[in-house]
Amino acid sequence: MKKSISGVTIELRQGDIANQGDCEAVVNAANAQLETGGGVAGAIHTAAGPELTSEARSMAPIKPGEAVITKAYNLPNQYVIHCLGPVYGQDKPEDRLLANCYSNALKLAEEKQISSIAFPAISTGIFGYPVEDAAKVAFTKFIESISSLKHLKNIIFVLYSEKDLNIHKRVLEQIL
Ligand code: AR6
Repeated sequence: MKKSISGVTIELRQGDIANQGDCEAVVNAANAQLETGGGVAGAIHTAAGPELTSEARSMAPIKPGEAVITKAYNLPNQYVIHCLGPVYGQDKPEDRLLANCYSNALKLAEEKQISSIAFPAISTGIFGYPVEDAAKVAFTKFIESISSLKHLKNIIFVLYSEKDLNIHKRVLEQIL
């Protein structure tokens, strides 16, 4: 599914965030220490290799809502933007901290003049954020930010399961 708003495309696809060869940057759903882990962080660190882990570690720790950028090493991308999402029920207010992840990632992408970026559904795995609520936060932030984007033309949301893809499709239809 693709939607175009003011020259920026928001695309939803099912897949693996570590296998997005048509995007300049991919976003990692990181941990505070910027180490490898489960889920997205495990897939990204494994595919990128130990040099990613060592560059990322030098920038740790980060706080919920923050983002940092590294090279992508063995991934088929140029950059990885590492975002620490809130742990649902613990890091409050969760919606603001999650929105900060998206706005800080977009800011870093713009600074590097990146034209395409792929996001996973940050915080919706191990960190327990309900998928539908998280999708509303993400898409609201994208739409709010679109007028300030100069370089970014393609924002891709990569969902691991068909169920999560369908929830995101429904939320995007509702918001647009
Ligand atoms: N590609 C795309 N999406 C994925 C992939 C993948 N390869 N793997 C999982 N997902 P999570 P979080 C989905 O747990 O909730 C890590 O261990 C998954 O189904 O990766 O922000 C870190 O080290 C879910 O919808 O991130 C942190 O400690 C979404 O991506 C912690 O987990 C996010 O799941 C971060 O937790």
